[in-house]
Amino acid sequence: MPDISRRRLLLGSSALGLGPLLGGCELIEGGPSRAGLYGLSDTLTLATQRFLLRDQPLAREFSPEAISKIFPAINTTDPDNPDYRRSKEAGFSDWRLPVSGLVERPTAFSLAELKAMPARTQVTLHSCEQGWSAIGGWTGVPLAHVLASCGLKREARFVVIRTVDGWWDSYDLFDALHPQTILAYGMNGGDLPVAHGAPVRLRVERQLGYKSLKYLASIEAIDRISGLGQGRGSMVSELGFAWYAGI
Ligand SMILES: Nc1nc2c(c(=O)[nH]1)N[C@H]1C(S)=C(S)[C@@H](COP(=O)(O)O)O[C@H]1N2
Ligand SMILES: [Mo]
Repeated sequence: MPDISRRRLLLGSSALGLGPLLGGCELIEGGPSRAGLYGLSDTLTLATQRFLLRDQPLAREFSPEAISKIFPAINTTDPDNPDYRRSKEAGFSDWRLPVSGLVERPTAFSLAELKAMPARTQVTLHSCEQGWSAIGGWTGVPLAHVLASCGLKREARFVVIRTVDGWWDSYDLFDALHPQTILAYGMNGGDLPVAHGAPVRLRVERQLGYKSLKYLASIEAIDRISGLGQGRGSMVSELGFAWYAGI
């Protein structure tokens, strides 16, 4: 998008006879310091972004001492799915997470492959719509990294995630690429327990707990959510809950 606006600005300014002012700037690709009208357009883009994100773009993170002694496990706590049970018995060694849809290189990742990617640990407050909250420590690979390694296409605007217990939800790229959105395989310093979504769950820290899907089965990049299910974007929104559950 910034490219398009810059191009428009370029066209507009040459129509105004300002073309020569841009001399040389066209050679500059990326980088933090840009001169002339390119610099102005970047500054405006940054200012707009910062304005839109002014209300704490990152969820609060706590120190490990703040981790709750008891973190409830609710809804599905041990999926009744034959493939899942078999995989669980094998220590999830045969488990795979396919990433498909609008990506250059569809890939099915093993748990070991996800663990070999850059990891992030975050201690955050989980708030459930059912009226409880708890602080947990989560370790995993940023979803942004996984999507980038598959070559997310420009047409992609949402990511839909499905789970072994039949839950599914979708996320715009703002949330999917958010630095605290991770595919978590660790909790409170150990492996992610089955009750909390083993082998891998999603953490989406700026939304209510139901957006943090457990027992991930697949990830798909798409360009619109209207074609999914009843067109509301998630399983829980078909039950009356908000698709965007920002807190
Ligand atoms: N696959 C799946 N994901 C899920 C759920 C579920 O039942 N199945 N419950 C959701 C809800 S409502 C909450 S609050 C959290 C609960 O996670 P926990 O069991 O680790 O506390 O997971 C969310 N993700
Ligand atoms: Mo919840």
